[in-house]
Amino acid sequence: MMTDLIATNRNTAIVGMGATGLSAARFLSSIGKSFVFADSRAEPPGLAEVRAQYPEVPLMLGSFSEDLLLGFDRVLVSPGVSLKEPALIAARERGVKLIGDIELFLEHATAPVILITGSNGKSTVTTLLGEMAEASGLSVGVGGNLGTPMLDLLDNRHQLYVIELSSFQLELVTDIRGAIAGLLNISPDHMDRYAGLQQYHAAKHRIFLGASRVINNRQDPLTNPLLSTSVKQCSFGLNRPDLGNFGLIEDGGNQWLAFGLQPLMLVSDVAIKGMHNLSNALAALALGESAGLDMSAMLATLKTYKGLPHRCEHVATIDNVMYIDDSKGTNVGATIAALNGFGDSTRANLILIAGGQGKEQDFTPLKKPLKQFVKLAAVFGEDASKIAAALESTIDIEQFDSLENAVSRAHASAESGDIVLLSPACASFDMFAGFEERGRCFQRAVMAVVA
Ligand code: UMA
Ligand code: ADP
Repeated sequence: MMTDLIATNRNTAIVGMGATGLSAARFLSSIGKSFVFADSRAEPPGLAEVRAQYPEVPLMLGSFSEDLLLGFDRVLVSPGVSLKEPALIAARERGVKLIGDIELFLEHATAPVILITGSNGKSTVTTLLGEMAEASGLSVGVGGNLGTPMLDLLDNRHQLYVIELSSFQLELVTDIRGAIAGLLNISPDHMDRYAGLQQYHAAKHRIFLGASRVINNRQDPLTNPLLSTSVKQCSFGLNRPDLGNFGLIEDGGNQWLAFGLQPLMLVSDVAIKGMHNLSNALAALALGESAGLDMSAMLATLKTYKGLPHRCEHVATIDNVMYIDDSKGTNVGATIAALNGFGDSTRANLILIAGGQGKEQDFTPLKKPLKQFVKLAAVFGEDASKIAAALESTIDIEQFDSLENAVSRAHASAESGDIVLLSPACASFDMFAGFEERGRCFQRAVMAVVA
């Protein structure tokens, strides 16, 4: 009897006491399942909440011993914890099942699910599609890597879920149980976690395992699904689409979003700006159409959806100098998109502020747009000198010890018609709690220098 009780208690271990871990605890409690917590920090951020809410739950805190997880049936691993962690490798070798929150979520979701991943544009497409679903009259749960952990969204009243997935969350996925899957684009990111682009690509492509329909970017071959031809597929791209796919066409001297040959809406009526956002708009339409959302409601949403803060957000225009906060540009691919979006092909009109934690990226792909559009790059943060070294002899590069000082320099060198763009190409955790705090710091610094 006693052994049974212990066995039940040891059923599931939740590794990581952050947003994912706490949502898993709430969910398992709500369905009457027991669990224990493990966190490699002695004082993890969620500790006080866990102690208050689950006084009975065993906590295993501090660096993981290799045999820590061997007695469990399954281990729910938070996305920030690497699967190379020796305790996880040992557990796996002993037949302990490792899962992510997505597996529990899909096991219990009763409404159709749309899953979205990609290196860039995930949050924009996820929130846009969520708004399109609401405009179509559906009760929809929207979240995942975006912020609200997906297990907190589970609600039998929902008629659809739109979930953003990171490559970390996808690493343990083996079957998405008939969900609709969208892969927006792939460019290097998180190279500090993966052995190379191929491993990152493999993680991203797990989104297609067991999909009922797949949506990919036909202009990015790395998003091509390697699946049997019986799975329904729809593509989006900024070029002319074939029948059944989404893209751009010219008609009557104007550019239109189109579904096959059918013009849907004038590009100039789309509220979010920039070519990358047109790509995001087309991806959302393709995903929404696959889920049967109402086309006119989706198009109406594109006219009003303004985008999320810190994604190419307009902060101010002073003395004809525009200040743009793209703090969420946390990898080279995102910054290239922002440079191409704001660059003037006739002159170097941009002052770029970049830097932070480089995640072991190769910064040299920035050279081409820098040469084309940027008059000065002000770099700051942990990897400022790495970035400066990688981009040396491309354009003027100056290093700063703070974002505020970089903003002052940018302001001093900006002339009428220029754009000061914060698009760091790096994570923010060396100096900030996250990209939001970095963006707010930029906005405050801008308001201070222009005051
Ligand atoms: N932990 C360990 N050992 C480790 C690493 C972490 O014990 O080696 C513990 C920490 O002490 C902490 C907990 O794990 O208590 C944190 O877990 P986590 O890092 O997995 O983060 P969560 O708070 O669960 O948040 C995660 C996502 N974070 C990461 O993937 C790093 C959040 O994405 C997501 O919003 C949240 O789940 C809800 O789904 C953030 C993110 O930066 C925004 N994502 C990356 C990105 O977008 O580039 C992938
Ligand atoms: P994610 O959730 O994947 O990080 P976001 O929608 O939050 O994506 O956008 C993050 C940044 O990526 C934006 O600030 C912009 O610089 C860039 N971006 C957005 N959409 C795209 C896209 N389709 N292609 C390339 N870069 C993009």
